Amino acid sequence: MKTIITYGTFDLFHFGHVRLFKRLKKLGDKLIVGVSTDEFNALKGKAAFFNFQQRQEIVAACKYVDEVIAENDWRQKRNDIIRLNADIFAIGDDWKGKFDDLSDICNVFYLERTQQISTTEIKNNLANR
Ligand code: C2G
Repeated sequence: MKTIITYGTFDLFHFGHVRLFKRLKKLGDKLIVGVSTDEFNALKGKAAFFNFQQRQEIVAACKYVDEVIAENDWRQKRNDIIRLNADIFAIGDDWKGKFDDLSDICNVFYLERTQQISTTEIKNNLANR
């Protein structure tokens, strides 16, 4: 059984997120997603439209996702990977290189972001209507 783990805010869930999960699931058998809490988002300088409970519910409803955990801080990834026996850590390539330190305990992959879509673009587009 090959387990993949990824993390993110996943606000205003869109097809870029779905395509990431679809590709991640193809890398193995079980996909675990760490959803950033509202408190952690504040640390990331992000103000999500949907709160943590709502974002967690939406991500958990995605057919590619097998388990959802809370992402509370930058430092939990290593312990999560060990505790959950993750074989792969993967994330969009906007983070390329940032998590290479995890490569001593799992495979680390950076997947190409889906072009022409982002939560920020959605917000800006709606604001300018
Ligand atoms: N993503 C993507 N294509 C897009 C938009 C997002 O592939 N068009 C990916 C991002 O690369 C990321 C994931 O979707 O892997 C979630 O993106 P965000 O919700 O913006 O999360 P982020 O702020 O990158 O938080 O500790 C890691 C952080 O929590 C990641």
